[in-house]
Amino acid sequence: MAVVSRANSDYGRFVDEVKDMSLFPLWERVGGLKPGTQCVPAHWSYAEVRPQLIRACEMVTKKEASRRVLCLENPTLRGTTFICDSLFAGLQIILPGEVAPSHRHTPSALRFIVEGEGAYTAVAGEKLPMRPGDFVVTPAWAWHDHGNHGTAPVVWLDGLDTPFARFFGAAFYEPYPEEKQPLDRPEGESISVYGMSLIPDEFHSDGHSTPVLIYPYERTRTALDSLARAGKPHPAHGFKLRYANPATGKHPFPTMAVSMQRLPPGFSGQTYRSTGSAVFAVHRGEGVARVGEQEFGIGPHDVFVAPPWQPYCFAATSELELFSYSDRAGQEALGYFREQVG
Ligand code: 1HN
Repeated sequence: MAVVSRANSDYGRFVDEVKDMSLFPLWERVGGLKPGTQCVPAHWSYAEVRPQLIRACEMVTKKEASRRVLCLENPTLRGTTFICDSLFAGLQIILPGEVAPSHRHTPSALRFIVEGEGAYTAVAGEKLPMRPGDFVVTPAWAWHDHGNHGTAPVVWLDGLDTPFARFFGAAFYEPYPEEKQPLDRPEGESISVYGMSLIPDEFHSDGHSTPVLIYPYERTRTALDSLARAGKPHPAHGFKLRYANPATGKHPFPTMAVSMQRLPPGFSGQTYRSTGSAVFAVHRGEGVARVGEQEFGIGPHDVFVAPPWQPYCFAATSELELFSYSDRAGQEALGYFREQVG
């Protein structure tokens, strides 16, 4: 209304004329700087998504799809593939005998294995057999392909920072000339060399992605067991471990922080919020997640998203384990990250 009432004033003519010159008066924009985005809390029940993944297998061959992924799109971001403004999440299914051909891209990627045995990802020349609960790293611009040697479908959660690469106009992609990349590193090398609190003397970290390419659930569970025996749960997060880049002690990716947390049965946590957007995947157990104004009943393999600065809290009906990744690493690097407990 203000603009209309000013239409015949000198000021109104000024605003219209400068707009035609691609100039905008900053003082006309009120409340431009405040935390949060238009993105909304959302939840995907695995019981509802899984049949659609199976259906996708019937309708789309691996050859047609390259990657058979159902993207979890935020309802406010339809058509973008993004689960929130800064992150991608998708559920990928691969059938026995299938190969997802090798390629690389500038966005960093993680896999969190949801269901099934016998699949692998090959990353940067190393074959990484994957089991449920494992977290697999694909650094920016690393060649990667997947396969399933098992007898059952395998499903994992793909987490990527594609919105970062797209935001900067730096989203490059390249297919490998053959289906599979050569495996020139022995299986298990990255974890047995870099995952033992030792680092090769001549190793020089670029400070970006971790040299450990797989964080097996077995190790995570053992560490959570010890953490839970050693002390009290955090009032909001329960027993929470951050996956670390052993060369820096920081996050496994330049953009994404990755965690696993355990909430004991009966746990009812305090409210927490941060500027980080976070994607959660239930590894095991049941409970309730309250995110903003929404309440989600959560069970194994469900995925949900907590948008930036929206308060959230958890209650566990049985022992609950939540895998999560967020844009915290990128925000910390830029000096933006803020958080509040309670
Ligand atoms: C990608 O390369 C994979 O390699 C999965 O499995 C999901 C989503 C966006 C861009 C690249 C994969 C992806 C992706």
